Amino acid sequence: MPGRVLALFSGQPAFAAPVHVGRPNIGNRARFLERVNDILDCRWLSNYGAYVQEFEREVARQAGTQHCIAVCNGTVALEIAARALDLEGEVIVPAFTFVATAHALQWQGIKPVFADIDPASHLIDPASVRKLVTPRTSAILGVHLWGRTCDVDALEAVAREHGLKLLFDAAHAFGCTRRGRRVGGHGQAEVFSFHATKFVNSLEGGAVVTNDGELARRIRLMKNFGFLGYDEVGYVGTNGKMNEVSAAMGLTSIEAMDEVIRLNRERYQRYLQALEGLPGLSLLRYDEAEQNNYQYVVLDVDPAACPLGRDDLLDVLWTENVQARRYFYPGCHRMEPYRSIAPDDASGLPNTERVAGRILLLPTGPSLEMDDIETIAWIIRLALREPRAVVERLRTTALPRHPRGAGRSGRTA
Ligand code: T4K
Repeated sequence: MPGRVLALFSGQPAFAAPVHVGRPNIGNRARFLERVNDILDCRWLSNYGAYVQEFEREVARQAGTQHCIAVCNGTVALEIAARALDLEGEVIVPAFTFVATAHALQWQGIKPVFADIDPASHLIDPASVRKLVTPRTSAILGVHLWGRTCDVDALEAVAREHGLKLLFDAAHAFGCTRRGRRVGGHGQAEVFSFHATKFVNSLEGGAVVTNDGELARRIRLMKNFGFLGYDEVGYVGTNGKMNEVSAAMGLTSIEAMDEVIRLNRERYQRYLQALEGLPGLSLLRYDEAEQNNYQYVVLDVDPAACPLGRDDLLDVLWTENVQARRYFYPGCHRMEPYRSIAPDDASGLPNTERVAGRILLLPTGPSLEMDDIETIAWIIRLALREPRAVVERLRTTALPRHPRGAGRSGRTA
């Protein structure tokens, strides 16, 4: 892109429309619409219809588990799993995760206690977990962040030692493996998200997978108001059901997943090449010996080596219409209600604090053209070439950039 000027210095933005981190994958549209038509013809729209049953079988097959219970979203799946496991008191979770992991507990009166992460893997640190166990602790909730799996063995050891339950938030990890075994059968249960932005989506959706038949039975009842039969209720329950159209999308999406993984991996590798050698920048690596879904491209901006700070780089990208994200800044412990409940937590979470301050998620997925990656890398390279001018210009320009604080938007293009 010789001769081009950054939007910050009065050039045209590199992209005319916003480039998002997580554009949904649609899969075979005709196949999806065929399924939707069938649903409409049958007039069976929800309440454990044929498509949800098929989706559950398919997710269980992919995860290698005996049971799968499809739910309306990943957050409700976590809530129901926690309740079916009789979790109470305190549950240890990483602070570096999407806030839903913590909210799913707090929402039902369980206190999330925040553990630190390993700074290299971004995953919950078992040594930090061990220090946080108290007589009130009922479980550990690990998160397989970015689709990379927790140190399951070490967490199992802590759980065994203290008689704790072990649950995994596998929202990012559908289709991923740990030592060659698919994510799904670790701990008492694992929870997937099939939100629109996940590489396999059911519009909105989630699932609990487990090999524990009694737990599966309880979850199945609880997501359907606790109904044991037409007139009999056995538990307090909620409405966590997945509807038929979501399941149709989920099935269509699973059919496309191998191709999506291939395209995601291609994009991840192109980023690796395109960003190579830039000072202070590195991509989080995936272990090629495992199956990964490559749905997140995680850029680490080392403040000691990169001429521009993470947030300046974020702003430069947004002025070019590249809507990179700071997942999961600033960490759950710095969000309400947690920061008010335990204002001192930050001091015990040095790695979370550090990592949350230097991570940038870059756009990826099949809807991103390979050339777009070159353009994004070009923007970054150019910005790093003149860091002082960039910082100065960011201070004085009114160009649109990443909203701070309460700013969020819905559909923009
Ligand atoms: N645990 C973990 C570790 C999670 O990451 C999540 C969810 C959960 C639990 C809970 O699962 P769910 O209850 O959501 O099933 C997004 C997703 O909403 C959320 O599902 C996801 N994690 C999280 C990491 O990302 P936001 O608020 O950042 O999404 P939003 O609306 O800004 O969208 C992201 C990008 O995708 C934007 O750049 C716009 C684009 N987009 C979004 C949607 C919905 C589209 O292009 N089309 C769309 O339809 O949370």
